Amino acid sequence: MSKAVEHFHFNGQPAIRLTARSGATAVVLAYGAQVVSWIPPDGQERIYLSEKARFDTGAAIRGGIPVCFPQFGTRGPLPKHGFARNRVWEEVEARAVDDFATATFRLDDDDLTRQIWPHAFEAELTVLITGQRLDVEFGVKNPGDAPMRFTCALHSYLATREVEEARVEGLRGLKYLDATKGTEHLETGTELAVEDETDRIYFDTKRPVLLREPHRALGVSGENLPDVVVWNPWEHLTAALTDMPGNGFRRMICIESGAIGKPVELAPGGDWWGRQSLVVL
Ligand code: TA6
Repeated sequence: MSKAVEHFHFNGQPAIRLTARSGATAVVLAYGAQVVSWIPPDGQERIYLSEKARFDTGAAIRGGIPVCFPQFGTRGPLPKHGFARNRVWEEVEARAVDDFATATFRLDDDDLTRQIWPHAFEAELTVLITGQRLDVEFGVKNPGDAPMRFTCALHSYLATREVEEARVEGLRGLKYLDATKGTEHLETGTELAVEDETDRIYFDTKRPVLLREPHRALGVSGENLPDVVVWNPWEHLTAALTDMPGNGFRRMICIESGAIGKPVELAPGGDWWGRQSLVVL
């Protein structure tokens, strides 16, 4: 049996591999506190990581679960998706207890972050695997003396065998922004099929979303992360991404739990957390 907590290098980046009693494994990098692999006990990788992802540029890693903070996308003046995904986080602890294995990373403000976003903050990301489940919990404290507001998302690249055969369920009745056109709609379909570029923000979800594929399904639920982004770049946008192979868009769909429509507001001394859980069904 492999060690429950193993420190190693993954494409040159310091990483932790967690192994739970169920046999499930996850790999988390200190760079971005980014989950880059989750293999539940059935042995099937559920996280997409681009074969052409770059690990040494100071840029974002294509795939895994990047943490978008303190801004989701381009919905504000900061660099796209903020800076948390491009910083090295500090490991706080990694351990295996009973049937779970967990690792926590921390990112605080520094000169560089304050140049981009003028706030003191303490952020923590905890990854926990147990049985058929992966939990990613993101917490933020405001230790400063001014109020802060931010948007965020756990930008999960979920692996698909063939995205055209996948369906996303649980979105019916929700308002969404179609970011490819900048238009707002009400979802009327019981399932969403990805057959073209798809970039949507569904607001105020009340129940888990289901990613259904032939012979397998994954539940995605957010706590304190009410919005859900569904993204696939399709063929033409993938061609413009130098860090993704041409057919990469077939092997992934992003389903991202976030706090986007209504920014999180933190008074001085305040704190907040949000969690995304992925469950094999
Ligand atoms: O979450 C969807 C999205 O905001 C898309 O608009 C798309 O641009 C994607 O994120 C990836 O962004 P990135 O900066 O990682 O290329």
